[in-house]
Amino acid sequence: MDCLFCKIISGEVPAEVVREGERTLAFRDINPQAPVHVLVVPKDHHPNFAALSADPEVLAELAAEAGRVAEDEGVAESGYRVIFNTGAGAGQTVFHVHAHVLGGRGLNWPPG
Ligand code: IU
Repeated sequence: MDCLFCKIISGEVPAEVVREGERTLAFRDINPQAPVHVLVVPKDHHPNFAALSADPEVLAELAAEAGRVAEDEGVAESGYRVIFNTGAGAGQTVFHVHAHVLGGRGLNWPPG
């Protein structure tokens, strides 16, 4: 399977890794949309957020790691957003599920 995030997980494609869990990896987005923009991905390939329901343990680790990223990056207190773009119509371009952790600036609601 030709999956960019699987290649980052295997080390074939470089990325700035900020955290590694047992079953997840967190790395900086190459095109940051906020001062803090980190992607948290499961090491196993799941195409989107809904598909993660098949693996509740990895879903729980993903949530915990997103929270730890926010703590590490200093945005847990000021507030941050966790986003799963799901489907091309919602802006998903990489079909390996990933949580965007965004913070460090004001975040509008509703999102665009
Ligand atoms: P999306 O929700 O599927 O659109 O998010 C994919 C993200 O992957 C997007 O924010 C890209 O900037 C990011 N990304 C990356 O971090 N490294 C890469 O080599 C590529 C995309 I290509």
